[in-house]
Amino acid sequence: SIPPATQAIQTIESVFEQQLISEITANLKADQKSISSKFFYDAIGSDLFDQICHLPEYYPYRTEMNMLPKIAADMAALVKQPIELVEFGAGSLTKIRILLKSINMIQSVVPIDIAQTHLQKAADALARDYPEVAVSPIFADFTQPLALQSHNTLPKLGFFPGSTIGNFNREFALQFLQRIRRTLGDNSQLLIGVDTKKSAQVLHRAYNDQAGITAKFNLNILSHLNHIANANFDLQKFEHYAFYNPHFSRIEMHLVSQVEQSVVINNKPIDLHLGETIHTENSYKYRPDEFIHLARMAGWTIQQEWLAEDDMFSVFLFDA
Ligand code: AVI
Repeated sequence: SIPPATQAIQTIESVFEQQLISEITANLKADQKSISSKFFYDAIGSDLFDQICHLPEYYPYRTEMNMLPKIAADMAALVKQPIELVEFGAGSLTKIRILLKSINMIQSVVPIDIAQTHLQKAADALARDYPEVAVSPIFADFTQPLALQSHNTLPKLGFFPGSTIGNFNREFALQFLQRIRRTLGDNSQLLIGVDTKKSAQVLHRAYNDQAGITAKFNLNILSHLNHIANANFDLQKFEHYAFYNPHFSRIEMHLVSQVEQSVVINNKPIDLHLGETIHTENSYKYRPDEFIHLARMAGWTIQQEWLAEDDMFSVFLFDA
């Protein structure tokens, strides 16, 4: 027989799953159908995103990576006391390693990510390479409130690279910045990477690459739902569509239904007209002064700003 504790966990898990499925279904029944972009990142989606980062058209990853060594060197001169580095959505810890190389005041690292196996491996490797640094991974969805359960009193340096903040709408971005300010504490700082406004053509190319990887990434969200929400999306019947919407300063990604069709999700039908879209992602672009203003509204004070050549990408250091 199943022990009561296990039964309780299974009940919580299935309640959680049911909530998730109801949320997915409700969003697919709305006038503008949508799927939350958090569902991009199953194992296949995470791998496709890694491939996107190395595409010639996708400038954000490459540009920020090229900026980081200089930023780390500048930070090394600023950080005069031991600190703890907390990264939201840490992935493979590639960017943390660039900071660790230069900022030797980092005594402790707390990488947060939802992909448990992936993060555990990366954290073990980091701990092996930096035996003098404490590495304490947290497996969690960083878009939800979380406690750090800190085991030390070191001032915190929050790290949120890659312009992931751009995938939140403005309201949620503000809330998130406020919340992590509380989580990191009064004595903290935040190093954050944000994609900038630029030519619509350059933006368009970055989300419509020649090799079609972004299209695969977008379509994969449907096969992820087929697995987790008992759905029967036929990927052949949808087409990737991404464009820059200058009114909202954001790239919008959609999946366009190529036929009149009915999809079943958790035993309920969802009807799609020919040409109807499912909105899967927003990627907001900010002018540096706009972003500094947003962060100020969340209680952060600008300390330093780095801009890539041609203002292609921005990185900010804020004080709590
Ligand atoms: C993760 N995030 C910052 C990426 C972006 O550019 O908004 C996700 C992505 N979507 C399509 N290409 C990359």
